[in-house]
Amino acid sequence: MQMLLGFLLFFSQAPADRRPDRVVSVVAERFAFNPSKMTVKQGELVEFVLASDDTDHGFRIVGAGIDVAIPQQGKGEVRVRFVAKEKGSFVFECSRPCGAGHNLMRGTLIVK
Ligand SMILES: [Cu+2]
Repeated sequence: MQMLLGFLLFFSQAPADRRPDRVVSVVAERFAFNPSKMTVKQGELVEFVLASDDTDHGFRIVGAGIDVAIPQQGKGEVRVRFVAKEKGSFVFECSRPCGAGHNLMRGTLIVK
């Protein structure tokens, strides 16, 4: 299992020993994330558990310094933790070329 701590403008590093306030499971498949719209609360420690239903994908939160590889189906999952410091709407997208619809593979993360 791989864990990556993302932070930059709107996201801060999450302490590894703290229990997440919210765990969100996300499945990636050509060419969508499910769910594709998530809402979290400002200040909470969020953990995304990312898995693929087919090939290799990626998960990038644009402008947040978060970009991880999601292993292909059967090769496990990846977890990303962050604290959403600022309210707003953020785009996330696939960051590994995965086929014809790759550029359509995106969603919205709302922090409120
Ligand atoms: Cu892709």
